[in-house]
Amino acid sequence: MTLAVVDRYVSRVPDNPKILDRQDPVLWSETSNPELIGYASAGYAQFDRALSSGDVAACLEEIDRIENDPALRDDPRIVREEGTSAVRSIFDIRELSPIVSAAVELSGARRHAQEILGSDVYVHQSRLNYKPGFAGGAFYWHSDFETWHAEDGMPAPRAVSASISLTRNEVYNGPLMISPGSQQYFVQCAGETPDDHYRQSLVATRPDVGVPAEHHISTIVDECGIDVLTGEAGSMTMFDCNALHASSGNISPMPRANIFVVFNSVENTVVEPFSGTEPRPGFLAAR
Ligand code: 6CS
Ligand code: FE
Repeated sequence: MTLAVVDRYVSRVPDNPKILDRQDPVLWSETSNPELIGYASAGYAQFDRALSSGDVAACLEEIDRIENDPALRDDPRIVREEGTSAVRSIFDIRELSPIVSAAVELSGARRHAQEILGSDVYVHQSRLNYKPGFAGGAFYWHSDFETWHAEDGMPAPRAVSASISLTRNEVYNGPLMISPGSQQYFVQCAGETPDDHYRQSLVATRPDVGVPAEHHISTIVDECGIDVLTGEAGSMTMFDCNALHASSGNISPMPRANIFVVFNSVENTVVEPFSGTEPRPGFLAAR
């Protein structure tokens, strides 16, 4: 007999999406670590000097190497901006670059993730996001958990992302914007998930499916506001998988690059996707 998995976070509904309450904790341990004060209420915490300038420089060189490696020209892990060869994201970056992988382990992200999630953790997804000067594309408002739940079968919002800056993040070069407190709501999204939706969603600056309605984004931002996360190269943000976030395009001359690693609790491993679609490739969602 197989037991049906109850979906406590129904999304991709045909019509009339709603804002639901989160049914799980944000901070899963009773830590008194001062670095995590505010994490449960804001949905994120920032850490200075997670990487040294030498490690940052070594990681930046990897973008160039991977971007121009002829063997990786048509590799699906490398997502390029629409109609150009400019790199937007490099998925499975830990696999593609032992240098980046080592830097992630040095950053302390795994230890913070274990403390936040109250368990051992594994990496659900890793990527490098790149917004070159003058031409970096935007990422529309979304909750990562909504996608990982619907398209990857992540049962609960018991995951945390580390965003490690490889350049300065200024208000003008497309930094992360988070609505603090939004992680307490689950915003249902409307629309059926097409097969291989990731081929569109990873490139589009505003995907058709898996993004909240504008009036829901307005409701949440009216209540919670928007924090713009600026910081030095080498600084790190850990943010809850269900926080509403976005980033604008980069038309400044200064590039913006960050490593993005998603830690999931070993007590929250993925099942079949809740949207009923085929599981996404392993470079997007480890199984
Ligand atoms: O589809 C995904 O898994 C990813 N998409 C976005 C826009 N953010 C998080 C995640 O890497
Ligand atoms: Fe995201």
